[in-house]
Amino acid sequence: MKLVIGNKNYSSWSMRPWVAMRHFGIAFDEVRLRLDFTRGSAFYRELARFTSAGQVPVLVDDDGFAVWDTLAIVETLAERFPQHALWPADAKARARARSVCAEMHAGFAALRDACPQNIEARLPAVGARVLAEQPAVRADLGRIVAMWRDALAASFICSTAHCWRACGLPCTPAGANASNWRS
Ligand SMILES: N[C@@H](CCC(=O)N[C@@H](CS)C(=O)NCC(=O)O)C(=O)O
Repeated sequence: MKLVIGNKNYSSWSMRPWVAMRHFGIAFDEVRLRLDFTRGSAFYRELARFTSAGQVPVLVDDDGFAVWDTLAIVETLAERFPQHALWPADAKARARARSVCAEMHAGFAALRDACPQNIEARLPAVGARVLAEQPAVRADLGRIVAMWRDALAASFICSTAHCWRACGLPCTPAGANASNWRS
């Protein structure tokens, strides 16, 4: 089984299933493609060998069967590896975890635009300016911290993995641990 990903430093989407799989000790070969969103780039050409979806991450079976999109990948892993508690056993906790993942997946546009993931960079002045000048980012951040607190309290890895995007900001416990995950 392969996980096709982009640059770990930039591709928060790639790191979602990567973090979950590493956390649970699910074996996979990592295929790393250098992100290049130029039309016809090597990134898109290489990616097309695995999927027509045109985006990473992609989970690829040995027979070439591909599952794309982070939520679909995590659901597939949960089905295939029931011995690992990818989703909580308790039905309400599971529903909560799915809500958190879905919200993370679909929302936080202001935060995404203003603070794309860059784990290596240290940009406190930029972060401070963005927070001061952009109320929509402040609102996203407030929501993400509240949501994350819930997720950590319930200690389910899927939500945590899906909240990776926030790690670029110096406001969450996981932000401090981002470089550990990366290494
Ligand atoms: N909905 C997708 C989003 C993935 C995504 O946006 N991946 C970016 C890399 S971080 C990508 O491959 N972008 C290429 C493109 O959109 O053309 C998922 O959850 O897997």
